Order: sequence, then C-alpha cells, then structure tokens
Amino acid sequence: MIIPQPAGVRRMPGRLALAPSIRLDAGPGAVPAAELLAHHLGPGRPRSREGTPLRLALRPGGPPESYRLVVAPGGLDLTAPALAGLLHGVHTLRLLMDEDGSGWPCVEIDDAPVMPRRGVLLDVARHFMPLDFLRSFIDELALHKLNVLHLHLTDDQGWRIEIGARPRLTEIGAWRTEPDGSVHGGHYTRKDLVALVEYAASRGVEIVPEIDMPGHVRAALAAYPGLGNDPRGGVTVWNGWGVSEDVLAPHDGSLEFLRDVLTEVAEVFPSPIVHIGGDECPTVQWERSPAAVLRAREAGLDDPRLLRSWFVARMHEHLTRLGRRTAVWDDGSRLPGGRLPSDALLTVWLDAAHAATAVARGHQVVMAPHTATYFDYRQGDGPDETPAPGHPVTTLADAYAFEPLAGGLPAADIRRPEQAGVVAVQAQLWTEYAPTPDHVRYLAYPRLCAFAEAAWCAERPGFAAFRSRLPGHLGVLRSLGALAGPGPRWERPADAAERMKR
Ligand code: TNX
Repeated sequence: MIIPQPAGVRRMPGRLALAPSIRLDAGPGAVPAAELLAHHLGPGRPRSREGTPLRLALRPGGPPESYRLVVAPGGLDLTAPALAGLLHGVHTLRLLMDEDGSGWPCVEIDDAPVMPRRGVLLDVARHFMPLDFLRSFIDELALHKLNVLHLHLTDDQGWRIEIGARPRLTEIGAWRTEPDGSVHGGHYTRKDLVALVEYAASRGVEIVPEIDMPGHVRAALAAYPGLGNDPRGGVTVWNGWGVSEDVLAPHDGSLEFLRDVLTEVAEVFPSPIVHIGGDECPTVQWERSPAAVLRAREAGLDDPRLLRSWFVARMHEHLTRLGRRTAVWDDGSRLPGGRLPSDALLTVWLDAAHAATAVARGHQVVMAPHTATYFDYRQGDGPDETPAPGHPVTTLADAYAFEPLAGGLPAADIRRPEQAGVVAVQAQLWTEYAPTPDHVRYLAYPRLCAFAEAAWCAERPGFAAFRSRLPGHLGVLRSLGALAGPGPRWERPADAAERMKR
C-alpha cells in the first residue's frame, strides 16, 4: 500500500481498468479535485459520456481532511466533507495507480490524519531555489498529504521577496559574492509569489511566510545600512554560515521598516500565520551601542538584551492589527523576562521538554524537534552525505520515530488560540549545504516520506512495514522526476579550498 498508510483500507477483489476515455462527474465544490485527478491521468485520456466513471462529491460529516474512496470494477467514488479531503483522495489515487497507468486495484479506504497541520520548511534564503522547483516541490508535498509550506524568505545570506516600499532589499540584498568570486542570488516578485500561493492552494497546501528578525538580517543591512547598529555601515550580504552578530538597531526607523515589510508580506500571503523568526539573535551590538542602551531604558527595559523580545512584541502588535497570528522560533521566548503574548505560536526546534514549557505558559506550538525533523542533518555516515559540520546524524529510522505528542503533550485546535498545545508538526530543509534542487531532494527523500507517515497516522504501522512500502513509493516519486538519480555530490570543504586556490 501507500505512504502515508491510510487509516482504514479494505482490499476488494478485482481492478478498475481505465477505458480509453473517462467520465468526470464532479459535484458542487468538487471540481478542483476532479481537475487535479484529470491532470494526473494525463492529456491522453479524453472525456466522454461512455468513459470510465470517476465520481467526486462533497458529503458532510467527519473532519475536513477525511475522505472515503471506493474503487470498484465499474468506476470509482470519492467523497469528503471538504475540498481538502477530496484532494487527499486524489493523491491516494495517484499513488495507488498501476505502474503503467492503466487503472487501480479495487479498494475501500476511509482515511483521515491525526495531526491537522503537517508542514515543511524550505530555506530559500541560504540558497535561492527557482520557481519551477517550488511548484514541483509543492506537488510532492501534496502527494505526501503535507499541507503547509513554511518559506524561509530572508536571512543573513539573502533577501528573496520583492518589497515595493524597499526596492534595495532585492536589488542589493538578493545577491552575494561567494568566497570563490562567483555571484549567487535571486528573488521572487510579488506576482510570482501570489501565483505560487494560488498554485499551492489548488493542491491543498498553505504557504506560511517567514521574515527573520531582529537577527538573521545581514541581507537587509547590506541594502539599508541605516538599519544597523554601526553608523559606518559596511555590512555585506554574508557568504558564510553560522550566527552573525549584525542585528537591527532598535530605533524607530527599524520598526517602520519591519512594519512596511510585514504589511506587504500580508498582502501577498493570505495565511493566517506570519512567522517572524526571532531566533539566534546575539545582543552584543546592543550592549555596546549607547543609542541601543538608551532606547532600551526609554522602553522600560532594564537590560538591552531584552530588546529581542521587544522587537517581537512590537511586530506582534502590528500583525494583530493586520489580522494575523505571529509565529516565532521557540528560543525567542526563552529570554529572561521576555514573555511573549500568549497567542504567539512557537515553533519548537529543541525537544518535547521545551514544548511542555511553552504549553505551560499557554502557547500553541509547532513540533519541529531537530533530532528527528532537521533534514539538513546527514542521514548517515556515507561519503555522499552533506558535509554539514557539527550536526548529529538523523537517519530514516529517526525520522520515522518522530513522536508529535511526546511526553503526553496535549493536541490543540489552531483556530482556538486560547487552547494551549500542539497544533502542527514540521520538517526542516535548511539549505546552507543544499545549493540546488537536487541537493534539497537528496536531503528530503526518503526521510520526508517517513515524516509524512509519522504526521498522518494515528496508528503508525511500524518502521519495517514502512520500509516494505518504500520502494514502490519511491518508484512513483522517480516517475515524477522527484528523485535526483544517484545522490548529488557535495563539494567537500577541502575541495572547495582547492578550487579557490586555482
Ligand atoms: C538553526 S533552529 C537555525 C537555522 C540553521 C539551522 C541549521 C533555527 C531557528 N535556526 O538558521 O539553518 O540551525 O541546521
């Protein structure tokens, strides 16, 4: 069977052999799912009244992502209470299809996910990723019944979203000179992103944008030096990895800048959630800057280090005015005295104990523990693995063993912010060491398949059973062009040094 394993499957005798043509019968509200099914079947299947009947319909009852699929020798019926469920049913059909595309085995499936939000972070800031890859990747997420794409759009190494009010962000901030003198970069226009949001929605995927602040901002400081703590400027788009000491200056100009950016981000992305990073923000520049120390005092803070949560709180106010919820990385909340507004969503990248602390403080959390869900980490010790230094190995089995509600964490409904608990799970593809889509896919597969099953199944079939379904599943991915052949070779640091000498 397929990945993720459906909750209830009954194999029935026989198969549904597709006639040369199909008859798509889509009830009210089911047309987008029917169109996606027709798209999967390809242009070689004309529609006619005599064709194989494929019936899709909305039918009330059950959670919005649930679906019921009945494949019988004479035709198939797919029903769900909402479009999201119908789209999942279409993806199940895509995976169940015979290899030669001639039909399906007969089955009855009743399916629904255990976690309602199943996301993947893609870092397009460290390495720019072309739009056609983003579209294919969205298709791949949807195929795994993952429904959130967290786009990490800005960082020290690049600014990837056009902001009308601040054109230098992409004129300057989207480009960096690599240590070997080559230039890397790129950005998405507002129009690109609006179209991408629409494309993702048609596949049942929501895009959550992230603008990282008040650290991870060197690309912005290169574009607008006045936003930094050193009046002499001189900050460049970073061509190294790690945590930079260059952070925003806590003056009104920075607040105005961030508000302008977030206002435009909210215009492009309809997601109810906007992520504002908040992570890894060294405070040495504020501690050294008389202007920052003064600003902290004026803001009633007895320590300039508290300016990090002050930034987050100001932007939380702004996003609330815009009707959006604020999300931040968990370490942004663990500052001395730096309590976050309780409706802020926390992406917990450490472990279940940190999630429990956040939940005890009344927060909703997205579970993204790095030891199970950071797929930039090496998946083994082989010579083809990324040189990502200092990180633990995260194997396929580690990814499969991911426990969203570890330690008895409560689940919560994201539409009810007053309910503390786990509202989502997320896998991470940071791209410091993944310069191309092939590298990203090498890191993603097959661990993302294991994550998808951990996120979907109330009762996971177990790693051995997962492994036995994997080859067939990877066959489908390969036929979609989603597997990068033999793994792409990572340039070893020693080779890079050698190349730079030449
Ligand atoms: C930590 S966890 C980061 C990212 C890096 C990643 C590399 C977090 C919010 N930040 O900036 O890309 O580690 O694994």
